[in-house]
Amino acid sequence: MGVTTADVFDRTRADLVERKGLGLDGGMQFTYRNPERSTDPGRILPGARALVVGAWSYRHEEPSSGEVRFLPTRPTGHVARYARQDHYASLRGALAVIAEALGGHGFRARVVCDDNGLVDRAAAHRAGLGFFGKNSLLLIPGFGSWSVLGSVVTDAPLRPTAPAVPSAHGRGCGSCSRCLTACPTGALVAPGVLDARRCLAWLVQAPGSFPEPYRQALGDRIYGCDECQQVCPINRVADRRVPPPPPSPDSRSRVDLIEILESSDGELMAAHGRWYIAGRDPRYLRRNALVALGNVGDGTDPATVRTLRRWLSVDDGMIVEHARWAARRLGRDDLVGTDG
Ligand code: B12
Ligand code: SF4
Ligand code: SF4
Repeated sequence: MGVTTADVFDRTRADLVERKGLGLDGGMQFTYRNPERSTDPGRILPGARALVVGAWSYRHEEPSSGEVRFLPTRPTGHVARYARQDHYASLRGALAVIAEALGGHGFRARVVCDDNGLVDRAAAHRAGLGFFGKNSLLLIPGFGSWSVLGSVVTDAPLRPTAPAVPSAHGRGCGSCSRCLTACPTGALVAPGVLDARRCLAWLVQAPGSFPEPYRQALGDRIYGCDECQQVCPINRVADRRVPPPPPSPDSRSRVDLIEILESSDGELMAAHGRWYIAGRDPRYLRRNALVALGNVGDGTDPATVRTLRRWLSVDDGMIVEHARWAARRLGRDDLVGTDG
């Protein structure tokens, strides 16, 4: 935890406007929708004087490959670490305790965490929780980047904590640039600058067709992308220093792709509705599953062929197009027919 003032985040505002102007937002809304608002804590709570910023670690051991609940022949999709459990709910709960305590002292307080109201990383950075890595994530000294962030905005006159790294940007990475080269789509176009049009973490959430040039790069991912954190030596050193706890039993790092493709809308939303899915439209989960299936499936497997046949014949152009791509990628042009 750290504390900072409720001053406007000028630099972040300028970055948002500039990146939007360059098209790097890739049509995302979130904090980009209204930079004036998302960089001014006073818009969340008029009269705000301070932010109490919290980081909640989701650092856990990777489950061993023996996730026995899947048959070895079933193709599976990878879920990014932050999305395996509702870590935002845990952080919000913790911040709510602080907000309540401030309320008990007669102050007003509001919790913001991963909504469109505030750029959480800017708040965490200024509160001294860590520094920006070249992958644009906030790295916490000794813990690395596997954390989610949120704030309590309050009118209590709290004293700010000291910065973690006195003069900010880039320090801490030194000459390392592994995340820039490891990104499967080259989405980190400069240190600390992400082009959402190429970032797999955005493309799995974005509406519409999954851009063809990045489909192979998606690999087996179904939601989120961890590559630029996975390769980070600061995360590795943190893991060696304090080994991460085992994953909780209800956290799922993999999902069965055929099961996703055989589920009804209701079943999909019940299982994965916590994820950000454009328009809360389960078709986009099927779209992602088809691309992943095309990348890691087996064109001779009867269950895979059955599911491809099903989605090749629906009355939904977007889904049919992804099913065609998957069938071709699995060497099953014969399923596609001559007009595809
Ligand atoms: C939009 C968004 C996305 C977008 C765009 C991400 C981005 N880099 O902008 C997409 C969908 C791609 C995305 C992906 C992910 N996200 Co996201 N996302 C957000 C959201 C909603 C807003 C972020 C934002 O406003 N970005 C705008 C730009 C201007 O800010 P920035 O990227 O932080 O840029 C700073 C740096 O570039 C730095 N900077 C500027 N110049 C330079 C130069 C150098 C050399 C350096 C080093 C830095 C630097 O200053 C900028 C700020 O002024 C926040 C939640 C929130 N409300 O804040 C979560 C958030 C950033 N996401 C989060 C997470 C966990 C992820 C993923 C890891 C999820 C996943 N596994 O798939 C990936 C990581 C991808 C990545 N490399 O960033 C966490 C990050 C936690 C952390 N420790 O940093 C947040 C804070 C959510 C939360 N509340 O915890 N996300
Ligand atoms: S989340 Fe994945 S695609 Fe996006 S910048 Fe990081 S490595 Fe690249
Ligand atoms: S991989 Fe290297 S450059 Fe990227 S955030 Fe980690 S230390 Fe910084």
